[in-house]
Amino acid sequence: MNAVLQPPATRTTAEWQAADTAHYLHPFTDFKSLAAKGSRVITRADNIYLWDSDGHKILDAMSGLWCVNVGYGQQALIDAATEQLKQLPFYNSFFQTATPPAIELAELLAEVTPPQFKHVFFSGSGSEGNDTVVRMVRRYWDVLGQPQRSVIISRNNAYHGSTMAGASLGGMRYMHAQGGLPIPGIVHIEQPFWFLHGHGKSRDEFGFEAARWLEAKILEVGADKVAAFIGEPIQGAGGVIVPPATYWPEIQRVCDQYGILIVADEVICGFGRTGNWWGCETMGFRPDLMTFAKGVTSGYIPLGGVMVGERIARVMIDQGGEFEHGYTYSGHPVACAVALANIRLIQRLDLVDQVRTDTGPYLAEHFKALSEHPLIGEAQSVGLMGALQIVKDKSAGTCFDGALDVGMICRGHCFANGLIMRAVVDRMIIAPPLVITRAQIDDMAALIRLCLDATLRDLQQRGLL
Ligand code: PXG
Repeated sequence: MNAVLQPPATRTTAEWQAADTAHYLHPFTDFKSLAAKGSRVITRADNIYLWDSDGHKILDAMSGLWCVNVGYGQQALIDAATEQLKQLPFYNSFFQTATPPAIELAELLAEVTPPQFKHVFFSGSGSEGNDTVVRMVRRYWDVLGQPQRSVIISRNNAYHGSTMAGASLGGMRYMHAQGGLPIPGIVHIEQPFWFLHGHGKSRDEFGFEAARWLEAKILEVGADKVAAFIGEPIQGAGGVIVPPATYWPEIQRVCDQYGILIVADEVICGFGRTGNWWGCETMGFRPDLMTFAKGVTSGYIPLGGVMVGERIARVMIDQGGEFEHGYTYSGHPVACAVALANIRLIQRLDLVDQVRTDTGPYLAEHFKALSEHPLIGEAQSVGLMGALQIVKDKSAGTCFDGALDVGMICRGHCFANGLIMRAVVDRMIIAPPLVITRAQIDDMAALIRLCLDATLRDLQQRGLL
């Protein structure tokens, strides 16, 4: 063992926290308030469980960060990385070179994606994938002699990453406020969030209406200036917002009518999360481009990319000349080797079918029961992603004042009780590893109920209910 590296057990939690505070700036974090509290230090993991530096066991209902689809500790992925590190730890794919894992992964991705996809462009993350989308979409229209078609339409409360293009595509205003975003040529429409925007309408009626907001924006911008529409099939980081069934088919109709490209950001929905390989299959539309990351390697190692539909690939290949874009780690051989092992494991374990026919519906039963809880105004799940909307008044469907941060109060009870759930404002969200069993779903649902009960008591004690 390298004498310089200390095994985790050699430091106490307080020592880890002190070093963390002294040197480490965390993503999406108020540095000062974290320094006052100290980080929770995660030291190991297995299956759907994590352990922290105090030895507490935690059920990870968020799959790391929506990514550990096959669960922790899968030997096939560990072996694939180890073997590839020995064989060829790195080579690039810039100067007319390639490596076997990257070629084989491209081939396998073409097999597991919808039939319009035969080509892939690799990146290191979902954000970079979406930067590639912006470059490629604009280049496509350039090559076709329509350079004025450069506007990309996205949605409020979308999350497409944190790079300049990713954050611009995203619809988080607090992100735009830092760094002068969005970059030019990216505009947003309202999200298809029935609970917030659809009251008084049936879900289906609202789905049509929300899709027509796209048509209105296209006409406002000018149809000849719009390059593409981008959306997550189901918004993840925005709060697991499941659009009405009518929404995506109508989006498809509108985009077809105006010849506009559709980009599915499958970074969260891809690789079985929704009970199909791709969220677009679950939601019923046919994208021209698909961004992926996270589940492609189950998060064991960073990798992302863009599936490029034949409509675009043929133009880029046959008429495009050199595409002036790429990353050092595009097609990183170790990442690609892990992705190959991961996808083959998903296939071998039949995880996608299992989610669609067994664990997804089983989770939905539990969510139906949880929707009866006095704090819950809406419970939604698709496959193994779900949201529980906390409300102040269940019968009226009214929410707490956002400033009270009720979601964070609930998240605190989850932390204290060994459960990781995300809070997005007052929406508690989960996306457990796809290997989760029925018995583990029972345990997770029992923990969720316990935490909701604790939150309810807490809110009553604080006089907020
Ligand atoms: N697209 C989507 C749909 C995502 O969810 C990205 C792109 C960016 O991927 P990278 O690999 O660049 O992070 C994401 C990432 C959260 C949370 O709090 C979600 C993400 C990232 C960080 C936090 O739910 N999703």
